[in-house]
Amino acid sequence: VKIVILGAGALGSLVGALLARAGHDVTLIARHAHVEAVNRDGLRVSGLTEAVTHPRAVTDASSAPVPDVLVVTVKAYETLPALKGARNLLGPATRVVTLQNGLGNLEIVESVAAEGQAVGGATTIGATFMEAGHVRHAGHGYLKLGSPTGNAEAVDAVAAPFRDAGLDPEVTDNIHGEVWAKVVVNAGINPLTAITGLPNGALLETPALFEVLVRACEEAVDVAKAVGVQLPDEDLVLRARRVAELTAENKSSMLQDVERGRRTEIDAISGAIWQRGLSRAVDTPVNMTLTALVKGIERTITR
Ligand code: KPL
Repeated sequence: VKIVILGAGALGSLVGALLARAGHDVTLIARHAHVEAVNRDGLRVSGLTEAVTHPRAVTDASSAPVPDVLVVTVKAYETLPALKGARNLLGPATRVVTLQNGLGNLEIVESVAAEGQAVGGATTIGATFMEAGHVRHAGHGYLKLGSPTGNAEAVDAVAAPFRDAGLDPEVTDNIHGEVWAKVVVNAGINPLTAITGLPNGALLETPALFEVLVRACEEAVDVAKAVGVQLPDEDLVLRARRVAELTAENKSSMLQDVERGRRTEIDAISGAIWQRGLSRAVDTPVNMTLTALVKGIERTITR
């Protein structure tokens, strides 16, 4: 299957490497230094997976082929511009799957993909960007896929190569609920790791941090219910705890962004919960505070 990864950072590169190792024709669209390293030495994966794979890597969508599956892993605030700049990759039969964090990505993908070809994804696989050409597979996690319009054929077309790659996709008929559930998990884990500099698992070891994690998740669940989202029928605080355990060694994507002096996805995670809460008169003091602190950190570090 011909696959293009739009935004091959930590997660996109890991997924691309696993797909390439399974024999698929993979092209990564990534930043210049990463592209150079991958084309020169291959893409190295360490940690739970050890491999050197050889996907094609390019810096610009205009140099990539029209794929069967376009995997979107750019940061949430880049989704619209990245997809606009990649219109040449959207053939009539190209399935477009988002594996991103935050709210709003699937809706953007739906607005650009051909009718019925957008597929939602939610994954908690832990990935760390080590250096150009090298990512770490740093935590086990789930991968849920679903079509917002009930197009089972599009979901199967995406799930098949992911299955070959060992990513064990689960098909869901409630992809919006799963995207929200992932946001609940991220609201608990990501800002706290970004603020403290701790890896995910350490949040479970300090009772006060764990208490904040729990409250951030609970507020997110309240907002989801208030906006009418049907969440998966399980305790999402427990799910967040389990994700932190399974990715204990991983630095969350938000901590990686802070460490690299980059803008974070706080607006699409905690900020989105706070704002949606405001519009439904649901109080979210913990998510508001975490949003404010991460935005303050962003001001001190972005260059
Ligand atoms: O999604 C993640 C992220 O870091 O953004 C988790 C699942 C928390 C893994 O670190």
